[in-house]
Amino acid sequence: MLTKAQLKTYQSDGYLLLKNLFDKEEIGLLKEAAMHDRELDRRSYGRADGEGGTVRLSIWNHPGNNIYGMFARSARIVEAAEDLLGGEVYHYHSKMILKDAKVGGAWTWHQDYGYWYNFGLLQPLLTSVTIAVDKATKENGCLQVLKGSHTMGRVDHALKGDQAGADMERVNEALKKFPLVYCEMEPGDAMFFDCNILHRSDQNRSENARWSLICCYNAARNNPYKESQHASYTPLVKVGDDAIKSSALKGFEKESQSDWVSPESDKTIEKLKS
Ligand SMILES: O=C(O)CCC(=O)C(=O)O
Repeated sequence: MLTKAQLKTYQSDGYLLLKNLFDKEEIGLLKEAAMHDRELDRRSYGRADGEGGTVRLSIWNHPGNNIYGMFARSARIVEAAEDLLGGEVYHYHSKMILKDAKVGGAWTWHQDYGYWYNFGLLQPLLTSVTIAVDKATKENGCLQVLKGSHTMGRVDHALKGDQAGADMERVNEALKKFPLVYCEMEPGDAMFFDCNILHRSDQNRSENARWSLICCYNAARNNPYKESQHASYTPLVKVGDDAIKSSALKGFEKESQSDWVSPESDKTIEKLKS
């Protein structure tokens, strides 16, 4: 359960950092699994960043009984999301950001709701949590946010490379008004961020990879009014805080995801092209 002070921070800043939400063993299990997961790699695809680089990511919609599902369904995370969104939430999708050493591309300034808006979501009642798998630093392209910029509401987005980028006239004004924060994180730290906060990340020119698992949640009362590439309301079955370690002991289900978002089904920039 988040404290009143934590809720206040999230509401005013648009993000909330929870240090050491997962311990070394838990995050070590996630890293080991992800690094050796051939399906995760095979299902990954790129989005050009408009600066000569390409971000690589793998996305899926429903959390299973595998290790990614144990994180996305963990009470620690889901109950915090419920506190932040003020009621029942469901899993909208998860993605692994595969920002590899030397070649990892940039994410342009954007709001997630800038394009999720086109997926039949009437209200910006969504939150995402980025879980650091690797240490995230300024050098390896950590997430950057404009603190408090979620209060601007949704701004228009236009095509930048293969990404949905926020209207730069507004971003440039926002840069004068809201502090730019480099969200440096240790493995196991988790940071929730509002779907309307302006955020980006730099290319990774360093020797160190920066992978992170991002789980996104929508309020149950904000079920999309039309089908889209991401999940409509599906009850979320939470797992206890011991689930990551106990499932590891039993051996995680080896099920691979069946609901990957593919480059063909990814409609993030469809509206912006027309
Ligand atoms: O983690 C990052 O580098 C940025 C990810 C991002 O902006 C997103 O998934 O919307």
